Amino acid sequence: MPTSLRGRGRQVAPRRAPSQQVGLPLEPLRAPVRRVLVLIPTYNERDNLPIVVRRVRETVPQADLLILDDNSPDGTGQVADDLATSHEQVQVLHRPSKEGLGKAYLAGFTWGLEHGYDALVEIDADGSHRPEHLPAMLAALADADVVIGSRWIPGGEVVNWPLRRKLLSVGANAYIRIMLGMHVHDATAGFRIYRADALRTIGLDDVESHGYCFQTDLTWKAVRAGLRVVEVPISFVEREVGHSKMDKEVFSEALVKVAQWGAKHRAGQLAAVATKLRRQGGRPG
Ligand SMILES: Nc1nc2c(ncn2[C@@H]2O[C@H](COP(=O)(O)OP(=O)(O)OP(=O)(O)O)[C@@H](O)[C@H]2O)c(=O)[nH]1
Ligand SMILES: [Mg+2]
Repeated sequence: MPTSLRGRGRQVAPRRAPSQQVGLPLEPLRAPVRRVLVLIPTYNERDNLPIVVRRVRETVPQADLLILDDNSPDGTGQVADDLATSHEQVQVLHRPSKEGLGKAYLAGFTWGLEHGYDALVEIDADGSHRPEHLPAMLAALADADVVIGSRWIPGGEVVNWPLRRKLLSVGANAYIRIMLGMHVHDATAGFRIYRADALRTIGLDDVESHGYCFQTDLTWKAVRAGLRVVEVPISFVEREVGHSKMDKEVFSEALVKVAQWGAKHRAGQLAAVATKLRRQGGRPG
């Protein structure tokens, strides 16, 4: 069962028209998702890319695919072009140099919004994210703005990670929950789906994080915008081929950023309470 949360922030748009609130027949709360774009960022994924493309096409044949390659030195860009030549649903966005996963996704989101897609899927090329989870995740989007494929809710799991790595991820997510007061269990997860409207609401222009923090940043922005974030359990599999691009520096930078966001959030809450108390205190009795 998906677990869900609503942002504590302001609701961006009213959920129901006033007529629905007085008991008239309910309409679906969200528009149907017709056009789906699967974004696949790649940096040196020559051997993995054809496999993930095949699995995505088999699992969600109605979706289009956009490969986001940052001029991989191992020739992934050429592999991507060959896939695009063989399959008309596949396209490639070539970017001149490696700028991080976040920048690649932002370019892919912009492309997808310009081309009229209703939902944009993030999936790694390295085999960690099983495309076979996509039907359940897309189904959850019927009543969500953002769907996260979650490792850390009941039914979710990680395959082939050493205990140290598991503890790191669970610890990072606990830290994020405490610092930001946001009840997402896997805010760092990179397997997710955004409704196009959710991305428009979040706004892509002022996303500063492009590395490890990118997923957390967008989750936090979604929650603060009052969007509905739903987590669906997934089985995450460690990559078998190629190399991880995560490093210690990126990880510690993420910890500091989350602390800064948390401090800003709490300061805002305190200021709001102080203003309220001042107003109450000044009211004639
Ligand atoms: N276009 C682009 N893709 C990237 C970049 N960095 C990573 N990727 C891709 O993003 C996906 C996730 O990268 P990984 O290296 O697996 O990083 P990770 O999944 O956070 O780390 P691990 O869990 O250790 O695998 C893979 O498909 C990478 O090829 C980048 O700078 N540009
Ligand atoms: Mg990976």
